[in-house]
Formats: sequence, C-alpha cells, structure tokens
Amino acid sequence: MKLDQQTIAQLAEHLENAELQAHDVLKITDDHPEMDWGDAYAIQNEILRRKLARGNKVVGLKCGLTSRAKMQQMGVETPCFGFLVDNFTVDDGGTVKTAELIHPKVEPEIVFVLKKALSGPGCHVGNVLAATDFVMPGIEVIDSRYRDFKFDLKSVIADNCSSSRYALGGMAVPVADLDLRTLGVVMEKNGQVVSIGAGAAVLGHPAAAVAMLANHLGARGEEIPAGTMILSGGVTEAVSVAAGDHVNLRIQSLGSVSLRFA
Ligand code: OOG
Ligand code: MG
Repeated sequence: MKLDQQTIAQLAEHLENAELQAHDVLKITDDHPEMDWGDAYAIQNEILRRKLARGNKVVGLKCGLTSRAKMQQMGVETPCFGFLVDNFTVDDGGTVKTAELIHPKVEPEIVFVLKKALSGPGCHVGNVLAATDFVMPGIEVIDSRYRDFKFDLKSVIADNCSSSRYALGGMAVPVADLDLRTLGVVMEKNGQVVSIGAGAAVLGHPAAAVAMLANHLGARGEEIPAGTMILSGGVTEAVSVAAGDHVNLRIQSLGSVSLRFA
C-alpha cells in the first residue's frame, strides 16, 4: 500500500460523492500515480463501508472486464471485481432514472447464484459449476464516475468497477444440462439488435470469471459465501443508453430481462 488511510478515505468520499451526486471526476491516478492494487481495493472497500454505515445491504458481487470486447473497449487487460448493494437493484421491466446517473451504458451478463461457498486459491470452473444453484440473465447498468469512461485499472477498481444498477430476469436454470460457452446472447435497444455474443466470450467460460473472483478473494483470506449472486461480466461491449430507451436481453435457454430508461 502506498497511500495513507486519510488519503484512502478522502478518495472514497470523492468517488462516492460523484456517484451519489451524478457528476464526473478525473481518474484518481492522475493525482496519485503511486497508488497500487492494494490501495485501489482499499478505496473500494471504504466506499462499501460508507454504504453499509448508511444502511445499504450487499446483494451480490461482480466481475468486470472479463471479455475481450470489454477489455478492448476500455483499454485494460485484466478483470476487476466489485460489489452490488440493494439500492442498485431494479426490477425486471423496471425503470432506471437517468437523472441519477452520469452516462449510463448497458451490458448483457450471465448471472450465477451459488448454493455452496467457493474459496481459492485453486478454484476452477468445475468447482464453480458444482457450487452453482442456477444461472439467470442480467442487464448491468455501468456508470463510470470518470469523465468519458476514461480510466486505468486501478482507478476503475477504486470506483467499484463502475457499478450502478442491475436487473435480473428470465429463468433460474441449473447448470448441469447447459453448455454456458455456447449460450447465445442477444441484446436489443429500442427493438434493434445492438449486441450479439456467446458465453465463451467471458474468459472462455463464464464460470472461469467466478473462479477468478474466488481466487482473488482467497488471496485476501476471504471466500464467496453460499447464496451469493455474481455478475460474471459483460459478454459484449457496453452500449450507451439515454432517457426514452428500452433495452431487452435474451439469453438462450435462460429467457429474457428488460429495462426502461426515463
Ligand atoms: C468497468 C466495468 C466493467 C463488465 O462487465 O465488464 C463491467 C467499465 O467498463 O466501466 O462491469
Ligand atoms: Mg458488467
């Protein structure tokens, strides 16, 4: 760790205020080029602590930047991990208020819900499938607090990986009879297809993203508890949305989920 506790607390407040007041900021590594990975996750953790102190509840975890399309779009090479709290949740078919956000984008995600805890190091795709209760389709709304979504990996980790809103829908399907790699993914905006993909776009197998999360937490002496909901990462590039838009995601064998933007 390169930053002191006071700087970590200040940066967490700075980024969380940008989220809560829906205004953008410059990437924090501009002023703190020395910050390291430990600092980045410490700032994210401090944002979580602030939210818990305010009464928010953690409802899930997320993996980000797990597909080549997302890595290329954002210019980074490594996945990142973040948290989801209850006030990020939007019902299937529900409305997201764009006035509460800076520059939202939507992503198609394969969502895991675990029946058993997962711990690393050494967690692999097989462990994840054995521990998975079911998978569902999910739309994630990301809203980087950084101007024009311009960031590096440490800055985006500190910003809780752009987490903002999400909706789950479709069917809860056990993984035993699914090949998650070949599941087709079709996302439409206002009735037009805007992105197409398959599960394998996420690290070759979406369960590999969950395994990576378990290994990341394992290195810190933590595990993924039983019952956890996990977004495995955008299958395709994220797509910008604005008030008036309607987004529908269909995933083969899992059904569909939709969101409206007002
Ligand atoms: C970072 C968050 C990425 C995903 O699924 O790849 C993410 C960003 O692109 O702003 O949630
Ligand atoms: Mg995502």
